[in-house]
Amino acid sequence: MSRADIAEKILARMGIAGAGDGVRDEDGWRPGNGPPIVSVEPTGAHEVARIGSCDRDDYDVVVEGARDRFHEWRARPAPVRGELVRALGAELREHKEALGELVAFEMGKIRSEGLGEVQEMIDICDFAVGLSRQLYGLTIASERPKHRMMEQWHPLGPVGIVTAFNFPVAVWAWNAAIAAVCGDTCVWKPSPRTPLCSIATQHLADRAMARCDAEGVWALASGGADVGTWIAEDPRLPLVSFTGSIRIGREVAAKVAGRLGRSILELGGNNAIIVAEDADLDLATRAIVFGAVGTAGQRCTSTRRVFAHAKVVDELLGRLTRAYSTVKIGDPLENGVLMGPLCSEASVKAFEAALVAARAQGGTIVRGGEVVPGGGYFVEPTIVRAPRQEDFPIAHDETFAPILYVFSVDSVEEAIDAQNAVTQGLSSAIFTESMRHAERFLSPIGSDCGIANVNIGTSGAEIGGAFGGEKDTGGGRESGSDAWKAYMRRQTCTVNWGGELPLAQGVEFV
Ligand code: UN1
Repeated sequence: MSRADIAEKILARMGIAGAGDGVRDEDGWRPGNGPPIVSVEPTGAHEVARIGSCDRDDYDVVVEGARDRFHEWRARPAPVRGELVRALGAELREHKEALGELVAFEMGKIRSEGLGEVQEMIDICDFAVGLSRQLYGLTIASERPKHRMMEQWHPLGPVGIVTAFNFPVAVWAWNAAIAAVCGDTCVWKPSPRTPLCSIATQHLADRAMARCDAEGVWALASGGADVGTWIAEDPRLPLVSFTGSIRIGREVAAKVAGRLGRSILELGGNNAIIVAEDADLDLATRAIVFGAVGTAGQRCTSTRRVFAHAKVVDELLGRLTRAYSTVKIGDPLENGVLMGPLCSEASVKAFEAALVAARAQGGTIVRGGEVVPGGGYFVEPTIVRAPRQEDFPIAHDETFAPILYVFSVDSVEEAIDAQNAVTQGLSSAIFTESMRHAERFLSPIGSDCGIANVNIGTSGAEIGGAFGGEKDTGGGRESGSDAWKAYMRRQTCTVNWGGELPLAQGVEFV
């Protein structure tokens, strides 16, 4: 069976025949007049599909549709809006296997992680359905007699959602499920590297929308960088959620801020695990391998740096090396495979360039380091024993590949400082049996990241918490906790139920 046939078969299991159209709004599917997007599966590097994309006119039609639908959608009671998200969750439950396999096929993460990504979508749907009855505001004590103050949350408007190839479906769902219950409509520009994943997801969303008389709440505007720029510059989209590189994120942030819009930025991570002298090395080894090798190092939460105490660093390196040698690399859909390919030729080049720099800066490759010959974008999971981080500038870059830099440190304090010394601030972890080390790590003088874990690795966060990071990671929060507030506008209301008009701050004006 050809690689294209495999894709077609997986789509057919979801009842999707043909996936050439790249634009979907209230009026239905159309190819779009933009340049075609080519889907290249990374396991064999074969072209598997060509998908239409938006030109400027197509894009404008989609955004106008999202605007029209917003005017109706915002007036539906939030728990009724929750029904749409419930219906999406039901579609995802029914098609979890097929969609998970499509993610594995087109993006290259292993099947179990593909299914996990779809489970993450289901989880956020469940969360959002509950949230639809919990969009709480505060009641505030007024200083004036017979006055009541309160805060309420209203829908904001159509939201632009720009997602990356590495989580081609879950990150849309984090945004789309929360935005929908908040009364917003959505315009999605997915990564052009994973168009089939977005088309399949949109088809499932279509079915949920049809069932709830909600066509157009979730629209799709496939395209390349130009569509992303239109979204960033578009005053019709009061909120833009962008996931991607720090470099592009800066441009998006400036454009959105320039029109006084709001952005949620989920940019690069450069996540570290600290292994204290007293760590449970079994746990630490397993967490590091999952964090560094899982998804072939292509999560923004992937583990890229380890700071191990000098007394345990050699033992840890031995364990990691042994664990790495058991990692089976291959077709992500095959049983037993733990690491699939990188997603593109460019990623393989970035892997090679990082290792050239690492060697030149005094790093020693302890394990891996090579591109795997043959078709597809396979590389070896790689461990580099690094000198002091100050002398090793490559460790400041996020290379989206399975490269792990291991540093030796003399104390937890030194490790925390080194961990925080990079510009990114997404995820972090410490392995220790000591309450003092753990609490220091979580304290204001500890990790400066948006996510800080104890005896858990850096990746694989649950949807219930707010997800995001500080510094160059962009400061945005998505998913659980009170991240929904970014998708709504806050209104402070004061009601005078008395017969007088007292002024605040005791001002007299008669
Ligand atoms: C990402 O890499 O963009 O915490 C998101 C994790 C996943 C999400 C990662 N739940 O690893």
